[in-house]
Amino acid sequence: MALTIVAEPYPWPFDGEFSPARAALICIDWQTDFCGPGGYVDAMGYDLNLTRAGVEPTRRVLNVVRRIPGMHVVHTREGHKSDLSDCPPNKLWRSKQMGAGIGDPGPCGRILIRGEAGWDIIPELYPHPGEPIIDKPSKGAFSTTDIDLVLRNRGITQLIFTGITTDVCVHTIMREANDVGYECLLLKDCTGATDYGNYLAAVKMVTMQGGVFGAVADSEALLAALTPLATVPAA
Ligand code: C5J
Repeated sequence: MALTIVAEPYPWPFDGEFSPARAALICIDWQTDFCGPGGYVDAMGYDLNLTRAGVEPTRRVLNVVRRIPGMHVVHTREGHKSDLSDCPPNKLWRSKQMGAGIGDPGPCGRILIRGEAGWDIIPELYPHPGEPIIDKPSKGAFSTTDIDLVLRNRGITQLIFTGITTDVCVHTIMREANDVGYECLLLKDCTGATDYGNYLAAVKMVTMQGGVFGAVADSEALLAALTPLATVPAA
């Protein structure tokens, strides 16, 4: 299908052939631990308004994407086993330096531990049945999970990114995906970082060298292109 999304530094995707069946909306780590009161980011003292900024735009995008026949949605969650056997000692040590030790008890249960309330995805963006959830003990996903297999098994080659945080897990996963040939688009209003300067820099970095990791668009541009394809009646 000859269809592109208005993006920087090039209309996305590069070959002018956006295909819902080959495309996935990737929702990264929309967990209470990263954007909710009492979670990991809150315990570190960062401003939750920054990491929550993308929640509403992402909800609007999900509402349309879920109504496009054949288009995919994939979620990720960062977290560790309860015995911390999959948590690198340096990651654990650093979290404790910040007063938010992985595995420590908090208002939303143990910080960044699988199965705890704070680890789960926020209700506004909760996965629907059938949408794969990739659990990762890491910032990236390609070296530590089966995400590549999950995407390839579905014939997915085009990835549209939302999630938190822009400069950490979103960037790491986008870079990994770009390196192995996925065509990537970052929705800049559907993401946020713990520092606004880092957010701006992370968005800008994508656009360097002709789109070194892919391209950047806002959700309005995506929705302008994709809403006509949303033919499944709203649930
Ligand atoms: C961080 C993430 N920031 N999901 N994780 O530690 O970006």
